[in-house]
Amino acid sequence: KTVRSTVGHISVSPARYRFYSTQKPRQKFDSKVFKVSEEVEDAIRTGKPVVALESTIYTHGYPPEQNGDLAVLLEDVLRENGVVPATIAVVDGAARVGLSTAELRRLASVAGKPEAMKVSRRDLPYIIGLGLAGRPFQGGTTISGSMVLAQMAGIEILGTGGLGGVHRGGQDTMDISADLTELGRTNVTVISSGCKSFLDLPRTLEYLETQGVCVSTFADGRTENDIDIPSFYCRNSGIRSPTVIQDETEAAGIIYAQRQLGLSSGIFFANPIPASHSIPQSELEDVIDTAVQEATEQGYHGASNTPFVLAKIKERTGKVILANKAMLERNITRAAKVSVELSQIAG
Ligand code: PSU
Ligand code: MN
Repeated sequence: KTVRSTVGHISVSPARYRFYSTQKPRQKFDSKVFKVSEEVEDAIRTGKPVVALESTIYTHGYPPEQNGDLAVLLEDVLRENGVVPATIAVVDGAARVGLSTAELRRLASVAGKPEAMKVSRRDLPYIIGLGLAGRPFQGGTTISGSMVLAQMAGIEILGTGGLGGVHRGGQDTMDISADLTELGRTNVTVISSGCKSFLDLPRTLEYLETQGVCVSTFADGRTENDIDIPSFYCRNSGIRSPTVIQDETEAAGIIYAQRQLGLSSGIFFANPIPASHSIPQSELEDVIDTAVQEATEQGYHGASNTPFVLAKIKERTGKVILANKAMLERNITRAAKVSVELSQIAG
């Protein structure tokens, strides 16, 4: 029997697809270390669409008064689109994929407190190890940390706001987000609105190319050949996207191709902020320049750099928060539709 996909020209036999599918949990894990919720596990096992959500955005990225509502809203957006949400975080020292509403709210409530850690790949053994030793922390997992755990669970798509990148001056400081190397080695597709322009976008694209990461931008109604990689708050950046896609069917085709080829690297799809919320780059330039300079002067480097700069931009430009929310809803809707398309191709 042949499964016909919505991408007209791809058709595979179920047996062959199973051989290639990455939607399979890797192994059984010690539940004190890593646990997938029943709902998510069932969805993965039965081939239902699942989308992962990161959680540093709640613990270190968004205003603490609104982050709990945001966490619940983004899961609702996925459910409304027929997709099982899988928020990823460290809860009481254990890595978790799929949280209850109460757990989402509890994680959001520790934002800004010392017990809330920002967790990228390098931090996973530390925070979980301390949990096992009786010192449990709560952790917001970055895109990189969330990708690691998503892959362990068998989830292929992660939706979020902004990707980390090469920082300005990164050629000297070597401050390059672990999100980029993660995309180079973990086959999870990240859908976000590009990188914030406090980062060095040309070098970020160069780095992703070196890492072998497929980067493509949704045309989103634009018909011209040259389409910019979006810069988070702005649809444009002045920097051309390496490639362009028209819709979710094309995105799903690319993910399926990556899986069939057995490539171990990830994919990055940039989805521009809605035109109604796009903020011209010139409006943010001064705020960003000042924030980056203050971070350097006040010694905010390493993992604390991004949260510091984000907080300064938000403090000084009120409307970015509304823009951020509108964009997140759009990205998560996009991720949901790609996931539904992919499940129709792959079963
Ligand atoms: N960029 C944003 N908002 C965010 C982040 C980045 O506009 O919340 C978060 C994401 O979780 C991302 C992480 O994975 O920051 C990258 O941090 P760093 O630059 O320290 O690698
Ligand atoms: Mn960094």
